[in-house]
Amino acid sequence: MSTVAVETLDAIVVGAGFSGLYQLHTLRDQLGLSVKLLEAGNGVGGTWYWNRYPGARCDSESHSYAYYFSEELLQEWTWSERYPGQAEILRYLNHVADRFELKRDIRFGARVSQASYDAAANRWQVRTEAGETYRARFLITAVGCLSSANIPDIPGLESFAGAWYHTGQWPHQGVDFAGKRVGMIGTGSTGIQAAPVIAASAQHLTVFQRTANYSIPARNAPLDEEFKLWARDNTSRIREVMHGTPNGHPFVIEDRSAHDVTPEQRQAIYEAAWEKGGLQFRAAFRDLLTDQAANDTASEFLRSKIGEIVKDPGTAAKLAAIDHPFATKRPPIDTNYFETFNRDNVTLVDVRATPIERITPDGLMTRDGTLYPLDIIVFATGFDAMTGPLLKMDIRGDGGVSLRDAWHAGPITYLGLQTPGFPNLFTITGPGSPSVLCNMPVAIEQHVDWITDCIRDMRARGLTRIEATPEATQRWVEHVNEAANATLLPKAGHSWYLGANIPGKPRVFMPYAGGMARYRATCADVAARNYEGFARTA
Ligand code: N01
Repeated sequence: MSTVAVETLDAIVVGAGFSGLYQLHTLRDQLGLSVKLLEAGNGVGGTWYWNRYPGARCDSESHSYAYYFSEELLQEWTWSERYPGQAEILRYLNHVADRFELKRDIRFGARVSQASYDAAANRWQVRTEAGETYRARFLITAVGCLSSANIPDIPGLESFAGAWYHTGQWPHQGVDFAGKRVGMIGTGSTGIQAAPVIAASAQHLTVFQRTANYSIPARNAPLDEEFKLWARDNTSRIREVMHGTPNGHPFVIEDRSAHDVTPEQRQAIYEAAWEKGGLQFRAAFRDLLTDQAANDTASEFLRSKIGEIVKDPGTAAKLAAIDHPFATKRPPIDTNYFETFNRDNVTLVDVRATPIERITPDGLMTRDGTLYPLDIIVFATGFDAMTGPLLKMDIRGDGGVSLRDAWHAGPITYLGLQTPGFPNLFTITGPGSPSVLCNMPVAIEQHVDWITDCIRDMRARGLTRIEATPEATQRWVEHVNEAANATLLPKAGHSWYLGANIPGKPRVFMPYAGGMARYRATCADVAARNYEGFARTA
């Protein structure tokens, strides 16, 4: 009979992206806990480890897409472009992991398959797919919001004679599109980034669009020395701005309504924002996400831009037939997306009008019987967002209750941090927290710091168990709903914010739309009131 070794620790962290790396650092190096980080991939980076598709780049500006907890780290790292590309972010996260000697406590290639709470011992037992077992008092999931790939169930995929890839599971050696007929399904942030780069080398690119999308030019460019110096000299100011804004970006939302200005002034403001590029467009007026008529002005402007750029009127009309208000789905930013449809080797197919019927050995067939011959299919079809990565792990709380059952009608959390019945389990940027509505590193640092402070406080008081109360959780879930309904965000009925992109998933608005600054204040207040809404015991 063989015995299986079980490693016992103070805390287990799952996931080696931005959040897991920082959480490992604080628990180990600030609190002195024994910590193991379990990571499915063979390197650090999380989303930036997996998403290596052509054109992958962040839409947060590089000086804000970074850790701000260490001034030394801020001073020693320099970004090269306005928006960081996937490879540069991966280099940065490896630098962080090496600098803080994190890799020695990371188990790579360890995908967590099950986690269960042992009430008698007040410990979590975590198993990996390879059968390794770990036990720890605290379990912290740092698995990201967009890490569970959505590959749509299209009949015939298994018969396809060519190659196919999901953008979130991109081969590390890259894909050679030269001389290939490529079909790309999906026109979210990913597809909009990938299309121009694929089109540049493919023989032909066919973009299958189900929902037309707004997009704003990123205006990416190398950073000049003056900006680099400014960013390095102004870290405190930048942090202050990011912490003060609802979405954690390093720019303020203009305190004016779209109705406060004349149509000519508004046009000039939008033109300037379009020229500047990036997510700042959304900050041109304070009411773009709360007032339909205000939003209409931005939506109209952006649709008219498509008409100006795209030369073929039929293609332009399909691209501009957008069915939701601007920014109610995550607004993509691009480099030459609409311009790509002026290329001779690019075709747009409207699969809302003629849905995809099936995949054949030779390509993709739409319901009208048209076969699009393809050598490669790229699925830019998004993710089972927010809940997907957590539910995949088969998490079982007190009494063996599964998280899947607890969340059968949608995620139920207190502050996005905990779920009743799952003591000592913390989720970083989980549903019910600002997460994907915020510049992620800002949301991540706040969560990690809060969790670290909470555990530090428990240890100082000799407490070993923390669980969100059902009453506080109920109130928070209601507040999350109210916050979403106070905005236009739920109006994009098919968005992944609502889980609507996954068949059978409950339609619940998952992120907290009340703003990061307000959320930060709420969490601080909860802690100051002796962790109000959490039951903490010895
Ligand atoms: O995924 P998505 P994504 N048949 O879900 C379509 C972040 N991100 O990977 O809208 C046909 O947004 C689907 O159509 P519809 C960012 O937060 C950031 O692009 O469901 N089409 C949609 O067009 C982003 O929001 C960055 O009708 C199908 C597309 O696939 C999030 O990741 C870059 C289909 C999926 O769009 C996810 O973005 C990239 C089907 N069966 C991503 N199934 C930056 O920082 C799905 N679609 C810049």
